[in-house]
Amino acid sequence: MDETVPTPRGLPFVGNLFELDGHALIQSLMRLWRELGPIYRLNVLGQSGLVVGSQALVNEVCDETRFEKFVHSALINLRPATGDGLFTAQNNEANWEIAHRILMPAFGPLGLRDMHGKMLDIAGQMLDRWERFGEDAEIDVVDSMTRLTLDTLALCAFDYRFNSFYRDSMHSFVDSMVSALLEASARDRRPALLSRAMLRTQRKFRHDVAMMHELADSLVADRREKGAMGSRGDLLDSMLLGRDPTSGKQLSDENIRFQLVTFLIAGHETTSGLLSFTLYHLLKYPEILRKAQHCVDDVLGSRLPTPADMPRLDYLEHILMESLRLWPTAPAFAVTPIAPTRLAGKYPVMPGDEILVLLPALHRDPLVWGDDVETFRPERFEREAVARLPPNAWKPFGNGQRACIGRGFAMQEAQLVLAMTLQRFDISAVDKNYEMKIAETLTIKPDGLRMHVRARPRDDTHDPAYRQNKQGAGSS
Ligand code: FDE
Repeated sequence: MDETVPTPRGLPFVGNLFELDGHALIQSLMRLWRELGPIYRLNVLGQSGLVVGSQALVNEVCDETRFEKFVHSALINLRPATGDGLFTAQNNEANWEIAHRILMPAFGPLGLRDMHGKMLDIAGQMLDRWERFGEDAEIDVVDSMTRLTLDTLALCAFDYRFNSFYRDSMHSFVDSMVSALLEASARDRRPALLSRAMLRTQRKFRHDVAMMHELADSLVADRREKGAMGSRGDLLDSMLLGRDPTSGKQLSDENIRFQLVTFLIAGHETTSGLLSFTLYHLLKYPEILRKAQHCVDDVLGSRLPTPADMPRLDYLEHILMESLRLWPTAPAFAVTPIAPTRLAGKYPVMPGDEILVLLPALHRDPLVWGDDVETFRPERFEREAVARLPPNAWKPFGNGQRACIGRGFAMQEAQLVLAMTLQRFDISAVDKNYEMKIAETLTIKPDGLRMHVRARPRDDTHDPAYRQNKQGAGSS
């Protein structure tokens, strides 16, 4: 028997629009989830969609024989910037498969190994800068992490240096990106007619998109002019020279531009949030911070991490995974059925219907995570504990063939940066009573988080790498 999905009572025409806070969409959806349960329907401006947030339901919609990625309207609104790039491509657009096959290897194990040194380079720049600021300075965590992840992505993928740690203000790409992301999600809650009437907003959006495209084009032109194509073996080389083994096709200039902007956006916003939320939790739970620092001291002492150290820093990986459980920085993804079907055997859904997987809700399913879901407990991700989890209980990187291509990249970067931070500094919160405030664009970040960093005494007499670092920082 078909059943009706619970829905908040709405108003004519706008539907549930006013249930949703435009600046805190995910938090509004979480509130409704608490009120209405693991599945509910939203009607906004004549469009209707389902929201799901339990392991049982998510497990069902992660079945790729029945459901596929749905490019939801906030992603559609981003397409002027990212077109048929990997993130915003429709499943049936030919360029998705072609680019997927061409670009995957650059973010595979071999590609990641090559990036290790570049990741150390940028992390070192950030930590040297902190050291010079000294222990009284208030570090704006999100600001630092955004500079770090943007620079790391650009250096690893395109061999380009934003040099964000050598400037006062962030590169203009970040401003353009943030306002484009905000506008893409704002358009979502505005009647299309109204959006079209907002001429200044429209002009600003077009300008931001043009800025991002300009940067992408300049990266391509630079490599072509230098005759350096093929010499780096990085993501940009794959874009320019790679040939799809199946179709024999290469990426068009337009598609390369879309991919560049896609990677610049997807590759840093989310990872910056991941590191920021992780530091928030470490500042809040001193026991976990201490244990993490011991782990780093045991494995690394005072030397720089090598790729071989990473598996032994597994406690840090568990911390990152637990942070992604509570605050998955890409907080939702959407799917749609391939053919008419019933969800949970009773809620009919049709192809083209949007089903939003609300990750912070899924990750708080008490049937999976117990009655302490709000407690930060990295032990949840120890190998034996993970083996006991039911399938599709933890999905911060999305699902199936459209899952995150940068998962390994982001985790490696975050683990390295966390290890080096704890190795070199004792960290403490500026505001002991900081209450988590979440800033939302399409991604989420802890707003206004600040910390102090105090350089730890270290025995650097045996370690040339650190001696060099220190001289570079001018502090010895
Ligand atoms: C993707 C992704 C996803 C899915 C979405 C949907 O489904 O819609 C997710 C959920 C994600 N991703 C998440 C994340 C988180 C983090 C930290 C990250 N992520 C990171 C990164 C980095 C990089 C480079 C990236 N990332 C990238 C990417 C891409 C390109 C994509 C698309 C894929 C396909 O093909 O579709 C993604 N990512 Fe991420």
